[in-house]
Amino acid sequence: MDHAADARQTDLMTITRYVLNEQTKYSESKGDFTILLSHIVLGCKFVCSAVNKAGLAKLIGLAGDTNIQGEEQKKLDVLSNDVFLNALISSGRTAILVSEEGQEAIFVSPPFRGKYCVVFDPLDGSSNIDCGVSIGTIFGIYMLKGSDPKIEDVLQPGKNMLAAGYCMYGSSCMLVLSTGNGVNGFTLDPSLGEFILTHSDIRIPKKGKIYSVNEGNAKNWDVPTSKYVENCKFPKDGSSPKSLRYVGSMVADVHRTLLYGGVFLYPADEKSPNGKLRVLYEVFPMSFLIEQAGGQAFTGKQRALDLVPKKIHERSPIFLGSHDDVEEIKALYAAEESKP
Ligand code: P6P
Repeated sequence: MDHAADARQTDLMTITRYVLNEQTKYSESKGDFTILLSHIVLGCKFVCSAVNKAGLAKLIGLAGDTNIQGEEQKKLDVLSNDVFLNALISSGRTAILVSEEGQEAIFVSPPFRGKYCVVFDPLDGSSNIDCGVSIGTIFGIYMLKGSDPKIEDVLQPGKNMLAAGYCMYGSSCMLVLSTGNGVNGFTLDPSLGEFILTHSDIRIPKKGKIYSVNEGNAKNWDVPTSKYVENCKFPKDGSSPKSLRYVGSMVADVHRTLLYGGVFLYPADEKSPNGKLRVLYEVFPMSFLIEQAGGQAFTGKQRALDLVPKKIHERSPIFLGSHDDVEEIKALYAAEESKP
């Protein structure tokens, strides 16, 4: 067996080992981040198992109903939220938690309080569960700015994030992570219960052939978005039209964009002047990953990661993906802006 094949079999790069290796680069690291991440990984493994059972659970009355013991079964998104909250708090490394499922930020009390702030959507796209479409967990990690946790610690621009990632629950369970030094993908090996490095140093193609948007909102789009989508369908430069791919689950649409290239857009429109997607736990983590992979993320007005949120559930329009494709969108918005 050649060395590479042998290494794949006997020298497994698990996500925990990868993060440990990463953290040894920082002399001041005391392993807190590695411990935090291992608790996030635990949450992902649990949700992966629960999501995979969801279909079966429907058969035996588990999901969102009463189970065979007659106990009230939590909806998967509520269950996922509870699992992540418990995992994060019990890690002893978090100070503030913001979840898509929780109206208010959670301030962790001593002795469990640590120095990290985690913003997360425990189960994004959960409305797609019943039809088996891929869904996912999205998270971002900040460091406390001072010693005393304040809400401003989770209202930092996305560029201040230390790390971001998502776990996609689909045909396989894949955790895509960046700690600021590129993007790596880890696939869960159910027989080991470990996430194994399968996609090292992911780079998004500089330009893609796919655009991803809900065309059902077209009548409400602004001029630049309408022009961009028109150009995708009827290119003026004689190139082939782009393909439209839209799952309606952000993790699935962004994952495809990251690997294949192209652009994902959820623009503002007349009905939703700030778009639909949440800044802290959808826009920022995905923008962080796309930039780390060599792409761009734009709000229609500015670089997405420069945005400074004022509220924890704030929304923003988002255009993210291949560098050159997003550049085209930025040019259309700049041209609209410069009109008298
Ligand atoms: P629409 C799922 O509900 C979600 O929050 C994202 O995962 C997804 O990208 C978006 O909403 C889909 O929204 O309006 O196209 O159904």
